[in-house]
Amino acid sequence: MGNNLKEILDKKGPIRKIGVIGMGYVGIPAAALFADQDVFDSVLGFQRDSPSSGYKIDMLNAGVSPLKGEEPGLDELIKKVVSAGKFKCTSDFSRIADIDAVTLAIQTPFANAASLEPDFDALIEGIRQVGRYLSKGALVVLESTITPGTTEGLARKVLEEESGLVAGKDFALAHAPERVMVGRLLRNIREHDRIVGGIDAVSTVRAVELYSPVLTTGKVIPMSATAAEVTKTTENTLRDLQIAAINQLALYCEAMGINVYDVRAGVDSLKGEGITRAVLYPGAGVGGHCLTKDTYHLERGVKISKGKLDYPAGLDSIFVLARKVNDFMPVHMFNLTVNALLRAGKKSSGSRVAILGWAFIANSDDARNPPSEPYRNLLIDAGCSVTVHDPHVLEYPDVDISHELVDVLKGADVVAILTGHDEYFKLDAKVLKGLMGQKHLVIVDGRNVVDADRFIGEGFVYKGIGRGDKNGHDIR
Ligand code: SAJ
Repeated sequence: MGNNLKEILDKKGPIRKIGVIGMGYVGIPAAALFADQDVFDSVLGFQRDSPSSGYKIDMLNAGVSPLKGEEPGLDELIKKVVSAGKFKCTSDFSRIADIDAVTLAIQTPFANAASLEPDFDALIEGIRQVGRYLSKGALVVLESTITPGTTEGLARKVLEEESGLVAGKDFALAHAPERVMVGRLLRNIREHDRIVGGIDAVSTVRAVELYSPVLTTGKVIPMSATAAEVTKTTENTLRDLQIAAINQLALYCEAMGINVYDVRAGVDSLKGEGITRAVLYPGAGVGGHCLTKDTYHLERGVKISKGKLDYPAGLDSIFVLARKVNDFMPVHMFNLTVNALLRAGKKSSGSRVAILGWAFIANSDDARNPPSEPYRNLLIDAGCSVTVHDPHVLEYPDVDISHELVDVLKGADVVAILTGHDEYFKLDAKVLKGLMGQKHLVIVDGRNVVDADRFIGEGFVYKGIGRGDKNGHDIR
């Protein structure tokens, strides 16, 4: 099988024309970096001309990034590759026919985590578009985080159905998962090692040819497509597990009346002799598009695999349990809030809560799956009136997000910190007391950003995640 493909690729020569499907946080920086390489002649960004995202096409062709938030170097790079004529954006998918290598960076959320049902509609539609216009000798690479087995299984099947070609014989197929974080997209693509996994050795080699030029300090790590899928889903699942471990510990420390940050510093001090204690940070919850779903991709991967799993039936895996611990943290924030209001002699119903932070991660405008949302919903169900402040997030469906801290705090009974944005580290207890203007005030710190003693000293009822050393303080 491989030899035929190898012959086709040798005759075709090196990759010159690249296509990137999905002009989002992953696709746009990837396309710009490909276009910035002299070895490649041109890059086409493919974007559906839909009401919600069609606007990106004209913006990109004008050399402007449609991505919100700070992305160092991206605006300049897009301007550079567009004015050099190396990058264009189009909604004409038939142009895939001229492309040597096409990558797909499309969202892969879960429709139902409990039943491990992913929502692959957008991904399948993207793969179908590629299959419809696929040429012999082309390389197709999935960059989205996907259920292990998807490249060899679903993707291969759809591409072969649509194109009438055979993967590994007429075209190359691989998985090269993205490893980017908002706020440092270009750096992550250049500097992180790149996992590249083909459905066969020839496909792996062709994919290595595609990604090598873009890497600066990062190196390519070749493996099989399924191993690459497991690698990506595992690295996020393990991060989620590490966060769940410190969140569980934080709950324990609250119950035991001690400060989790003392324990964290203590545990973290055990170093050397190859000992690494990757102790992460507890908090108000885990959000974003990645950690909230990649565990379920891994779980589904083992479920759909042909092998038999030797593990007690009905017992949650440690990974799924970690998801549940992290999903509990916004609920814990709510419980802390209700308890603090009681200490302040107030009922939840009728109390005003000011939420600080809607973004899922600090100093970003990215509000995908924000932990603030389940927290807000619980407050509203309990009869609280809620205001929301975030310095970066522009808008969010059905939630008024204000950029005016003063307006959000005025008359509030509770200030609750859900995201660790830099400006919240400067919150002044006296100023807040004046703005809130209530007799007994409450502060609930979900990211350990404020000085507990300062607020307690100003008469606040303080609650902090993991702060068992303070949560039962005497009220001034
Ligand atoms: N969080 C904590 N405590 C911590 C770290 C994070 O509560 O110590 C929370 C954050 O507040 C946030 C969530 O977890 O709500 C996710 O934060 P993150 O720092 O993991 O950010 P992501 O999800 O954008 O990035 C992850 C990264 N994965 C790993 O580091 C293994 C990134 O490298 C991936 O590229 C990204 O997922 C992705 O796209 O998969």
